[in-house]
Parts: sequence; C-alpha cells; structure tokens
Amino acid sequence: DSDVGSSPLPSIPSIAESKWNDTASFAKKKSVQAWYQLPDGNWELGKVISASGTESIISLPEGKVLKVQNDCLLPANPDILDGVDDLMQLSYLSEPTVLYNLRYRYDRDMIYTKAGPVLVAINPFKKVQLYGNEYIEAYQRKTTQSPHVYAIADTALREMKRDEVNQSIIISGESGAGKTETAKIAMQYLAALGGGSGIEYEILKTNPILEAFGNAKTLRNDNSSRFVGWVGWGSGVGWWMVDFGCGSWLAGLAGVVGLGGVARLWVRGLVGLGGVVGLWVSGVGWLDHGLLGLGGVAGFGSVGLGGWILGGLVVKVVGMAVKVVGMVVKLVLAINMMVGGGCLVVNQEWCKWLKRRVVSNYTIAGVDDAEQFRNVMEALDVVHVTKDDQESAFGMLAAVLWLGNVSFSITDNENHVEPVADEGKLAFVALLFLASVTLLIGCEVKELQLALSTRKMKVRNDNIVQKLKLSQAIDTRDALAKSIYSCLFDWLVEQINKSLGVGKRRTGKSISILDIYGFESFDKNSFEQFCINYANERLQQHFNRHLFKLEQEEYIQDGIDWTKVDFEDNQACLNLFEKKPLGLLSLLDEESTFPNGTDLSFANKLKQHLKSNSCFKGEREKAFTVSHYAGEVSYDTTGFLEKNRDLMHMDSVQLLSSCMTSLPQRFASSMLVQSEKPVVGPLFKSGGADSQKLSVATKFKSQLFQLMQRLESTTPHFIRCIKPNNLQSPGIYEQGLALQQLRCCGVLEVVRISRSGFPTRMTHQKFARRYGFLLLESVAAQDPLSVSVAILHQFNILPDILELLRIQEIAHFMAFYVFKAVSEATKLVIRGEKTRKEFAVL
Ligand code: AOV
Ligand code: MG
Repeated sequence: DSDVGSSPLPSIPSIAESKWNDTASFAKKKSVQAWYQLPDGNWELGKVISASGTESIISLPEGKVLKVQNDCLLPANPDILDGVDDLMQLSYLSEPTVLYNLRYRYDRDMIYTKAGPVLVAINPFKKVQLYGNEYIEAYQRKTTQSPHVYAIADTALREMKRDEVNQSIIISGESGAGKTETAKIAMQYLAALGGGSGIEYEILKTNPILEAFGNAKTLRNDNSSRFVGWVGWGSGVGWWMVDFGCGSWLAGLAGVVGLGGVARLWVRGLVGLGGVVGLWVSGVGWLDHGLLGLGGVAGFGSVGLGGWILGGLVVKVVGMAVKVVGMVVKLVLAINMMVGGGCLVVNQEWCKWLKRRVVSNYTIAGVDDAEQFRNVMEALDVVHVTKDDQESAFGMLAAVLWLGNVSFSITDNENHVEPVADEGKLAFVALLFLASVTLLIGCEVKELQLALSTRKMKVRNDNIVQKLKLSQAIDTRDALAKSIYSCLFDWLVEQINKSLGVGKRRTGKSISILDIYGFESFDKNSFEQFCINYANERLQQHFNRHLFKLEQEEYIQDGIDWTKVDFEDNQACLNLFEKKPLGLLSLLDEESTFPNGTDLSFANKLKQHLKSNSCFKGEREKAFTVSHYAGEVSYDTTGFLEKNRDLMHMDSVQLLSSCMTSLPQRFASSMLVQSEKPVVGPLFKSGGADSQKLSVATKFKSQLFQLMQRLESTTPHFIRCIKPNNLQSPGIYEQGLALQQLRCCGVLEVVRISRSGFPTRMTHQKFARRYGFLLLESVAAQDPLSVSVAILHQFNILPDILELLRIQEIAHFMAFYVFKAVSEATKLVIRGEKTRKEFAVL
C-alpha cells in the first residue's frame, strides 16, 4: 500500500499471452549469456560466441570453448536482474536462473527470497544480521520491502485483522533446513508486536523446555525436532496458544528406542538430573564444601564429581534421615555422571540405551550444554513448575534411562523370566538399576518386578497370572519407558499451556505457526522415518492444494482462458499410505493384530499386495522403498510391529497409579483417559485383558488429520526452508542439493502460476465494500455485483472482463485493476475529494 501513486502501473500480459515460454529462440542472438548444463548436472554460465541452426559455440569460464546443441542451453537473465527479491521478476525463468539468483543472494547473506506467494529461506548455518528490534520496526513500518520471515508474519497479522480470518504460517523443508529457527523468528516478530506485555515473551522462553525434551541429535540435524509445534498468537488480548497435536509419542518413541540417531534429549535430560541436585544445593548454600574425588573411587576417571554436588547430597543425607535411602540411590546415579561445565553429563557408557546411539556422540559443536541446561531450568521456573515437580520430572527421566538397564534372567526352560537376579559379578549393579527405578517412581521393587515379568489376565471369571517370556518382558519394559517419556513430554506441554493461560483468554482470531519434523532419509530408515515422511507427504499435499490445485481450479471455474501448469502431485504416494484395506497403514495395523505377525511377514504382505503400485518397490528381505515427493526412501521393517503396537499393558498402568510419587500417578490417569477416548478408525486389540487400543500409526494418522483440518480453516502463508549443504556448514551452496529441494516443492511452478495468474481476487461483496466509495455517483441500495461493475465502468475497464464478471459469482481482478483503482483514489485524495481516512481503507 505504501508505494501507491508513485509506482507506475505494471504492464500486464493479456490472458492469452500469459503462457510463459522459456526456451525462446534466444540462442540465435550473438554474445548473449546462456546457461550450459555440464555432464555432472551442474550449470555453468557461458557466452554465446556464434550460433547456427541447431548448434552454438559458447565460451565458458576458464577459457573453455565448446560447440553445443542449442537445446542444451538456457537463456541467462541480464545482469541487471542479478539477485532480484522475487523470482517472479526474472525475465527467463528456469532451474539454472533460479539457482543462480538464490545463490547470488545467499552469498550476500540475503537468505530470503520470494517465489511469488512463497518465501524461500536458505539456511545460513551461521548468525546473519537480519534480526532484532531494528529490523522488526522496519518491517512494521514498512520501510523495507526485502523478503523476510518478519514480512510474512506482518502480512499474516494484517490479513487477520483486515479479513477477520484465522491465519497460518506453514513452514516446511527437509530435516535441518531451518524450520524450527524460522518458526522462532516468526514468533519473535509477533511477540514484539504484542506490545511486550510479557506473555508473548514467555512463550519464547519456553522453547528451551520443548527443545530439551522434544529434540534429538540426528545425522541430519544436531537439534532435530521430534514433535509437531503448533503455536498460535491471537488478537484480542494478545494471547498465545501452544498445542502440540501430533507426535509427542514420537519424542518418546525415538528417545527410548534410540533409533534414528536419537538421544540428545537424554543427555540434556540427565544434565537436568544433575542440575536439580545442584539447585537443592544452592538452596542450602553449600556450593564449595563437600567430598571430592568420589567419582574416582567409583572408577569413573579423573573427572570425578563436582564437590558441591556431592556436598549437597551429603547435607541432604545427613539432614533428612527419612530420605537416606533415596539419597544413596541418587548418589549412585550421580556417580554415573561426570561433571561438565557446571552441570552434570551422564556417563553414556553406563546406559545401555545411550550406547545404542546412531550419531557418533551427543555433543553439539558450539553449544554449551551447561548454559542450555540453565535456560531449561529458568524456563521451568518461568512456567511455574514447582521445584518439587522439577525434581520429579528429572527423576522420571532418570527412571526411564535406568529402565533400559533392567535386565532379565530366564527362570525355566520355557523362556519365562524374572527381572535382574543373576548377571554374574554385576548382579549387585543390576539390582541397583531396578532399585533406582523403583525409588525414582516410588514403588516397591517387588511391584516393578511383577509388572515387568508377569501379566494378569481374566479368563472367564478367573483372574490368572501369566509369566512373560523374554521378548514379551523386554517389550513391556520398553513400552513402560516410552509411555513415561511421552507422558512426561505431554505433562510439560500442559504445564506450559497452563501457565500461558491457554484456553482462558481466547478471543478473536489467531495466527498459528506450524513447524513439523522435516523429511528424513538415512541409510537405514525405520518406523519413525515412516511416520515423519508420511506427515510431510500430507503437508506437501496441503501446499499443492493451495498453490496449484485450488488456484487453477478456480481460474477454470471462473471461465478464464487458462493453460494449466503441471506440478508434481503427490496424491499417489498418499494413497499408497492411506488406502483401505490395501495401503501401508492398513496393512501395518492388520499385521500388528496378528499374534504371529512379524516384521518379515509384514514386509512380505506389502510386497504381495502393493507390487503393482508405482510408488512402492519391494526390496530384499524385510525392506521396501517408497517414492516420496522428496525422493526415494528405503525402509527397514525391523521393529515396525513392536513400535506400532504400543504395548502398554494394564499391569504397567496399575503400577504407575500405585506409585507414591505424584507424576507417575498423573501419568497413569492420563493414560487411562486416553484409552477411554471414543475409538475412531480401525480397532486395535493388544491381546489379553487389555482395553481396546489404537495402534500408534492410526493414532498418528488421526492426529495428523485433525491438524490438517485446523489448517484448512486458515489462510495459509508458506515458508519453504532449503538446506544448502549436508555438512551443516556456512558458505557452502551445493547446486544439486538445492535444486532437488526446489524441485520437490515445485518452486518454479509456483512462480509460473503466480506470474501469469491473478494474484488479487475478491468477492463482489468485498470489492464493492472496499472500493465503493470511489464511485462519483452513489449507487445506493444496489447489489454488490452492480456496484462492482459500476466501479469498473467508471475507470473504463475492459468489457470482456466485465462479461466474465457477470457470469461468475467470484471475480478475479488482476493487480492492475486494483492498482488502477488505488491510483485513481490517490488522485481524489490529492484533489481533496476524499479524505485520507477514507483512502486508508485501501
Ligand atoms: P529443522 O527444524 O528444519 O530440522 P532447524 O531449524 O533445527 O532445522 O535448523 C538446523 C540448524 O540450522 C540450526 O540449529 C541452526 O544452527 C541453523 N539455522 C537454521 N536457520 C538459521 C538462521 N535463520 N540463522 C542461523 N542459523 C540457522 V528437523 O526439526 O531436523 O526437520 O526435524
Ligand atoms: Mg525442527
């Protein structure tokens, strides 16, 4: 709106001309610049020296001169277009020109570029000077037009107020592309505009909690999200909503099962355990006293334990006789840790689950764990989690970890088990793990032993107790750990929501920011990647629907002469996942309900039923490949059934509800509530006396659908994050990698459609309401269509467009007409016939 009046009217191609032709016969011209594709697929910029019918001679950098076929060349844009803000401005639009333009900007730290309606953000992997209050103000006052996340947030805010419609900012891209950082930047903008009443900043401060418990280090991203973030900012009182719809279980699943290179959360979590100890200590002012070298005694090398921590523990032990046993165990737990930079780091070699990592280590270059940990603790204070609750939260974390060390011994020749007992010399240590868990969750050793090694069943009217076999016992233990972890995460989210007053202050419209786990492809991909990539596939469909399908369908519906722009539709891949009964998800659920189903029988079933599906390929043994929109991913079905079954038995729930500490009790009741929810979709029975349950995949799908439903009721603003290299390093722009991501999100097609399309559109009602005042003669009491037509008449707007308008209920206006109307309005203001206030409506 700000450049109204001063800007010349854009020249608009007529509708018939709007088809874009990239391969113009440019090559016939001499000494023009052109892009030449090298055999490795990369593009190089050359100069055409001479050209004949089908061949040209071009000179490339470093003095190379080549004779090439004309169709290997693509026209380059004139230098004046280097680094344009919006790819729509490129005269020649092609893969090399888009790549070049993005790179030109990236090299100058201009990481944001518009691709029509979409913001492209290239991860700088370093601090760039683009953020902070000065920038926020500039975007707020519109003194800058450069593409930016702030600009997107600002547009969303304006549209929310103007149209009274909920808005969403949807951030997508591969793992490590920068989605979560981008989401935080958007929040920063909205928080700053909230007037700094406090609550807006609180949400930003709670990020460390969610990241500590919900993120993990993977091969793709050192700080990879394992949950879906859906954060809202509402009008009215400036209110925030945090609502994590799908996937907190994924944090639990990933964390505990330890596949996919997860487990940074553990390290951070346990950093926490130490910290809580530290907090008590500082509470009683015992910072420098205490025992030194205990770490050495326990055989953990020279690092030892910080004296202050043990000092504190001793004080506790002495001071509170009742808690002696507990303290001793915590002491033992603490011995397993080493001091690192003021907080505790768990000794990874001691934890079986931590040793199962896929990444080489848990540390992140340039990240100070101690500081991160302090941020987490501060954030817990900010959201009013009491010290007691903080302590038990970290206790839960430790319990989960030690559960991983609980081992079983076989007691008879039928493979039945009993936890712990004999591990030779380590029997004492093994018992300690079990005892640690029971102390942390607050139950008797005997109870935990029973819950892990037996199952109560009801046969007719008799209650019988069945002994578990080794594999069942291990599944039970892992399921318990997973459930505790995901309940813990849910509980933390609940605490955050409570302290932010979610639900209470909801008035007016809202802006939501969606940040999900990005598309993942590793050498070995498991159930987690299967779910993550399925979610991304759904999100891609939403993107396609809004930018390609709906857009073009509307043109056609309105009778506009429109040449359809093709795009990669991922519907076929979605069908592969969702079709009933022969889709990936249905087949997985079906196999999970068979007592004798195995990962191998599941894989075979897929191969049998899906072999003719073009998105599916059976691989050797337990593997299969899916052609996703972002590339092929080969999945290994090992563990699929176990992870999908989510075998949380009533015995475990009962164990938790009988615990003496409050968190396990709360977890147990929330599990009960969950299992009592009305069941939708296919039923899932997990055998025996357990209640009917949904499989993990089915729950995931239904949460995903809920999320999509909520998205559908908003006006979307898309941000597409691009990862320029796989090394997570600054300054490296790999053409091939960038191109593949641009291709799979259809950036070129988006630009094509926007360039020849009709970016501005509104209903007659709205047009009449907004521009009706321009009419020199009032047309009172007329219907919106007549008013619209009168306005256009007044400005001599083409009759054939008018015909179009008459036929259709929805009118499409090219930017041109609106510009024209606005500039006319400006004239009226200048002539004093309209006031500035009236003008501001525009
Ligand atoms: P993701 O959210 O897209 O991956 P992140 O937002 O976690 O990716 O970004 C990965 C890393 O890239 C961050 O830890 C930063 O180091 C860096 N980074 C991203 N954006 C910026 C920026 N604007 N400025 C500076 N550094 C940035 V995943 O959650 O794995 O899909 O699941
Ligand atoms: Mg993320």
